[in-house]
Amino acid sequence: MPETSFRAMQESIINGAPDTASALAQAALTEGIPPLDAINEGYVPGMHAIGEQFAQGKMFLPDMMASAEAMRAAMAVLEPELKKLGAERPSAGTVVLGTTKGDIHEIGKVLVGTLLTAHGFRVVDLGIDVSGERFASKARDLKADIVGVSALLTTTMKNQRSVVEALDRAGLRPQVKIIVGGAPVTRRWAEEIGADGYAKDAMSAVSLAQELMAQKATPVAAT
Ligand code: B12
Repeated sequence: MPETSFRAMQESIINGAPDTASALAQAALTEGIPPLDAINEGYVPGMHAIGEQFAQGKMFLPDMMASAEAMRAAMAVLEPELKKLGAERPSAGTVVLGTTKGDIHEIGKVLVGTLLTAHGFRVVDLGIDVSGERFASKARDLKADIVGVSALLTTTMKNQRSVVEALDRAGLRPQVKIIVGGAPVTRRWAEEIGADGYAKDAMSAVSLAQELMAQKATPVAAT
């Protein structure tokens, strides 16, 4: 009965209840509910609901923190299952991932990293509050194919541009593709700052990364 389970998952996030969130994730695995369905249809809608209530002044920062804690508890159960899938695949490429300077949101970025790993990418997660220079130096050291930059605040989106500029300055742009995402980010913004791609969610981020890797393998001849 996934519908009821998904609703309960959503409520565990809204109520900021890590133990319930974790128990429901465990039950989902036992019942054979695909972990990605549990995330996308159960837990993530809960995060969106809490965000809306925060915007309307009906919930406050501690509530949002409790919800994040519950999300982390669910992810701790589901992540290893998702990552297992990737271990059996040949390496699809190296992705350096992080949340931009001034921004501490990480749940969406971690989810993107997990799904990329599940699809055979080697993912190096630099964490939160990452400067353009650090993205560039890690991309160089690790010979990254793709750099992925997350931003959840309208005020930190501009720092995605700083990452593009830092990679430019380091002379890495010909070989490193840059992808951007996060709730306020749009395709138009990605184009404006000179990124190579935008994805609205973790699954689309995987398709985008795969497309960019295919482009790298067969570069289009300049006309
Ligand atoms: C949880 C949360 C927090 C938690 C974060 C905990 C953590 N460890 O991550 C805490 C409580 C710490 C927090 C703090 C703050 N938050 Co907050 N937060 C949220 C909330 C409710 C959910 C975010 C989330 O996890 N969503 C779930 C994930 C799965 O979705 P996602 O992040 O969007 O990621 C998906 C896609 O965007 C995409 N994606 C994400 N990253 C990337 C990267 C790449 C490369 C690609 C391709 C794709 C991609 O794929 C992901 C998976 O599908 C949002 C509301 C919302 N609707 O976004 C507010 C929200 C983002 N926060 C907000 C605010 C205002 C704040 C604070 C400033 C509050 C304050 N007064 O202190 C601080 C900021 C601190 C800082 N400097 O960063 C506002 C931002 C408003 C704005 N327009 O800028 C929001 C929108 C709430 C609101 N409606 O007002 N927050």
